[in-house]
Amino acid sequence: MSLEDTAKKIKAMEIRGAALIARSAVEALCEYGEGLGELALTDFKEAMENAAELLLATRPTAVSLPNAVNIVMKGVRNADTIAEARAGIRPSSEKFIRNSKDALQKIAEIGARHIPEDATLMTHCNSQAAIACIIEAHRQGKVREVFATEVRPRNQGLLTIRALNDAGIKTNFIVDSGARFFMKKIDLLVIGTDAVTVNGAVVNKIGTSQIALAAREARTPVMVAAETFKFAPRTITGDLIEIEERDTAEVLDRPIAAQLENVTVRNPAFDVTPADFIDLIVTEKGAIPPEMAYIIIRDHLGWNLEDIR
Ligand code: RUB
Repeated sequence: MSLEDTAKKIKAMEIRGAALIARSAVEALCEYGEGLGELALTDFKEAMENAAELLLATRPTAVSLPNAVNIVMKGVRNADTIAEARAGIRPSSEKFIRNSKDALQKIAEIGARHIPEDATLMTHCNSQAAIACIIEAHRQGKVREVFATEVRPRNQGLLTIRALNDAGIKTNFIVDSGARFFMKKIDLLVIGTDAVTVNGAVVNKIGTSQIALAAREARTPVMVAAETFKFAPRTITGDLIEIEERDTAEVLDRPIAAQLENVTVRNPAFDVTPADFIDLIVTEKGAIPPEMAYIIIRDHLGWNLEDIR
């Protein structure tokens, strides 16, 4: 798929979910780089930077996107010759994609260990990483049933219930506002994330923080499934994760909204769940308490205090 088509599909959410966004962006960047004709090194680097920018502008919250794009761009930026710049693109892209698929498998194994026997689970939105943990736990005979939310306004819950259904898992489909009503039955909330900050806060689909709040009230533990490339290094310097606000027509049809002159429709796509509300973050490197997010950023993403001035 062309670079422009990939960017359009990510923006329109035809390609969605933090990990898939990252893999698709890397694939598109790789193909774009390989397709560039004869160019001088500086022109090649400039074309690649523009391509990276186009991809980065599609969805601002998923930190998997800059983390993945930067892996490919690092080789391009450091190259001294055009041959070197070109040669690094495919191996770095393929390595990222392979590692990200392996990470999902590892997270499923580790996450399943933290799901209790005969568990009633709840999940929100549609996270490959969260679903992988649930499916692996189900394979081990540990899952009694799952409660999955609808996920207004884009109904990603439909993808989740299809995946759970196809895996043979007994699933209850509920409206988002039903989460607290059912929370007392839930043994563990299992969610994914678009970004984990240095202080262990988790940015995920809008509504996650409300559900985590209900979980805390009911003393239901919260487990987040997150590949290490979803940890946000720049939050070390106090940068905030940008919360994407999407087209209001996703929430209310434009003709209706147009009649309501005093009404402003708001459509933030994500919210922030503080570390206090989270018991465990399962990464491919192991399960950590949210307070250990910095260790992942330092040891696995290679950012340390000397980089930050
Ligand atoms: C998706 C979402 C998912 C995370 C993690 O939001 O919030 O929970 O991206 O997904 P959207 P995964 O539908 O707006 O992209 O585990 O698949 O990377």
